[in-house]
Amino acid sequence: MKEDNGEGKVPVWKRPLTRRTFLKGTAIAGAAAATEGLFNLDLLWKVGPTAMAGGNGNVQVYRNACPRNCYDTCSMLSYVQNGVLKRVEGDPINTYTRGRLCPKGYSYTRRVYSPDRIKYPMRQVGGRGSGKWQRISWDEAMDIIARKILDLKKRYGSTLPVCLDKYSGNFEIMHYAVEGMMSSIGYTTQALGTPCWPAGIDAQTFDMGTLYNSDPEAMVDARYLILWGTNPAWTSVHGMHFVEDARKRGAKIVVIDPLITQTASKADLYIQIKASTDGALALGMARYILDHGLYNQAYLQNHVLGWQRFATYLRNQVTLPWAAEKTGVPQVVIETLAREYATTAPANIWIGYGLQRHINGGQTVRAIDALAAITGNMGRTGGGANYGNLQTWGFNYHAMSFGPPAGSKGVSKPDGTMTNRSVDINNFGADVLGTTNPPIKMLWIACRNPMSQDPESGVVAKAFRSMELVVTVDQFFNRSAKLSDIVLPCTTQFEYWGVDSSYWHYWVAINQQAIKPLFESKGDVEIAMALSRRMNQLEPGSCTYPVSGDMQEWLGMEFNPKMYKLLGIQDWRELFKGPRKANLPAAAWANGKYETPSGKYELYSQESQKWGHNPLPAYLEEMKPPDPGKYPYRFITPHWKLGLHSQFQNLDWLLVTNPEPWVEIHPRLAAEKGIRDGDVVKVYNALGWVTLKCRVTTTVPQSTLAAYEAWYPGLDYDLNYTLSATPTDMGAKATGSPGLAFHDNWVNVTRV
Ligand SMILES: Nc1nc2c(c(=O)[nH]1)N[C@H]1C(S)=C(S)[C@@H](COP(=O)(O)OP(=O)(O)OC[C@H]3O[C@@H](n4cnc5c(=O)[nH]c(N)nc54)[C@H](O)[C@@H]3O)O[C@H]1N2
Ligand SMILES: Nc1nc2c(c(=O)[nH]1)N[C@H]1C(S)=C(S)[C@@H](COP(=O)(O)OP(=O)(O)OC[C@H]3O[C@@H](n4cnc5c(=O)[nH]c(N)nc54)[C@H](O)[C@@H]3O)O[C@H]1N2
Ligand code: SF4
Ligand SMILES: [Mo]
Repeated sequence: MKEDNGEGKVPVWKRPLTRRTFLKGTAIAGAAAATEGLFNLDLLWKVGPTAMAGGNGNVQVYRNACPRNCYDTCSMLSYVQNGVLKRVEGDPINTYTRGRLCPKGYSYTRRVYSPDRIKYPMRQVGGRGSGKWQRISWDEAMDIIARKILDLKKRYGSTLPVCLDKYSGNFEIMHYAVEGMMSSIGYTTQALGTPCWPAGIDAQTFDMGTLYNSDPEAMVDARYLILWGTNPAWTSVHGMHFVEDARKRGAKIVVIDPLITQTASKADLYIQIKASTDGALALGMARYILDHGLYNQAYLQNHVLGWQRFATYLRNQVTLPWAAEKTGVPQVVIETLAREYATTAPANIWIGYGLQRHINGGQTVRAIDALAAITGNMGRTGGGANYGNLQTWGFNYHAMSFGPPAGSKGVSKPDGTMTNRSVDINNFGADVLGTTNPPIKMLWIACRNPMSQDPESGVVAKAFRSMELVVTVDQFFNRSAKLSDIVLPCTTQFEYWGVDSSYWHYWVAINQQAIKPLFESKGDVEIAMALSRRMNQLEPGSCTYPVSGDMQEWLGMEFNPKMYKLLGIQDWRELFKGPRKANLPAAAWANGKYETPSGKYELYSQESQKWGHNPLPAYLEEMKPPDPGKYPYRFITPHWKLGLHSQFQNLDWLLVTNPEPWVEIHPRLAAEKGIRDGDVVKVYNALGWVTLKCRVTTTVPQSTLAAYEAWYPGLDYDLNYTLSATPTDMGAKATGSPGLAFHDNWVNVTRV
């Protein structure tokens, strides 16, 4: 069923749109670029737009970047004719993107001009979830919101009843304006942490001091490459180029995953491990390496703290039969893997995010890191334990740097100053409902879809329903928007200015405004400005956010000398010529100096102990099914090829390719349950259920079900109905909240 989102009868892509002029924003232009490929982009830039214009219908080419929470953060070129975005492709200058996009990226034109986009500010007049929407003006919307904020402030003496939930819908730097908008109205309540990768971040922070992976392009230099709990064939398609290139140069590719993924299908060696026992595998390997003297004595001596203690732990607590029993991986395979890994240099481990979504995820990552440290693969080009990278994120965060109005009241810190209040982003529903004094009364949801991405969706819905006002800023009427009072339409990246870094590769790309904002959509910065305008009209001084500004100027204000140096430029506008790769060595930690308290790689971490963990990467028990009689099967719900969380799979091109979700069931379990391929089944536990078609396949272990998170409009499809808010061991140090054990979920299944 389609919502009445006020779209009218005219198909969106037929609306007359005014063409942009060259002068502002057009860095590179010309029909030639569109028709002749992009080898001469640099030439185009030098020749200048005017000279290249004309010919084939004045096609203008802009530089964009894909701002999604995706490893690849592709540099893009967009082709605009008469103000209409016609086509997008990868920018060949970026040697990670290599001139290509993924299927989601190629479908951006369908997203920009989707008839389902939120086009105007809308108010749900029939109550949340009623689907009765009424178009309102921006002024009206801002008036309702500003009045509610001021009313709450008056009633409760602070803006703490206003709560922000923002995460990764858009990772472009100026989108930190959302946080900036919140801090500019006073101290508020904010969802703290990340649902994504925090256990692994803490683990690597304890081991190395910060998050810093080697250049993933240097994977080609690996001679042994373990893809551990990651599925780049779906989640980092460009990453697979480097995996394949490494293989061509002689590397052996190993994939470790409970599921036989598309990545696993490309492996030389695939190891089907019992979920959440990877720590035991890594420690078993470490024991073998210790017993056979395959460790790197010089590296341990010079750069590693705690080897003796770790070795003692391995000798006393870890045996190969134990590791084999825990993991379900035969001992001979563990031995072979350990020997090959330790004797083939450089050996590289790509540590995935899926792997750490377990109650012991942090300790698992520490155990895997340890392998790279003891074999001296850390700091080696083509080696390392690579998880994520924040080295290219040193912007000014100008868009978020607006403090509360004078006299604002918040939560007192020990030093007497005030701060925001936080709720755990990974237990959002329950925390929002449980917060008192003052309670939370208003939600602002931006770049976030808690109704489909959070655990305990039922509780999240309850939290939404308990509010006086819920505002959601989005491009689509997703599950969270449907439970909101007001939705505000936001732009896509083609409609605004920005700059994008990756948490994986080393490239930074400018994002030019290529087309005018569609309908009445606004960027998140402009929305913050609009709110500030209205708040200050109603109560002067109630919001410190600027009320106007030129977005290109604002973009310039994100840069600083350190970023310029890193990118080898003097002015941010040089990025119009193309994305830049950061000036960093190919291998992270190449100088052997770590950012830990000791300056060494810390196998023994007092910091970890301070945060309540074992100081060593010791095994932390995996979760067992709490009620095995009723819910015996593990339910793994990883990321989907044609969607990115709740994005993309709703678009027509991707729906045509894949119209509906499914759950994967092993033939033996299916037989036991009387389920046949294609049957509709119910996957359920005490918390909730989801009904969907089943695929009988041997790609899942016998006692595991797998289904993939995505948003299919019109279907009540949400895997997280069944998911409880179980925290991971780590995450609190680096991100403020522990992570979420998404894959420690236990269910039963039946035919319906
Ligand atoms: N079952 C299960 N659940 C999971 C996971 C899993 O593996 N299994 N993975 C978890 C992980 S790793 C993550 S990172 C989270 C992701 O959770 P989210 O960050 O919430 O996910 P998205 O669906 O990517 O983005 C949310 C919304 O942002 C909107 N958006 C896009 N651009 C903009 C913009 O410019 N402005 C505004 N205001 N909104 C915009 C999108 O349309 C989308 O509706 O999900 C988690 N949930
Ligand atoms: N197409 C697409 N690309 C994406 C995303 C998307 O939604 N779609 N999301 C982006 C985001 S936010 C993230 S966080 C990354 C995630 O990137 P990945 O980590 O590659 O992806 P996931 O699907 O979370 O999990 C990867 C694998 O971990 C496995 N796994 C689960 N538990 C265990 C375990 O205990 N041990 C081992 N060895 N493996 C285990 C799962 O079976 C899965 O195959 O991808 C990013 N890229
Ligand atoms: S979703 Fe990822 S791979 Fe696809 S275009 Fe965006 S950044 Fe590139
Ligand atoms: Mo994520």
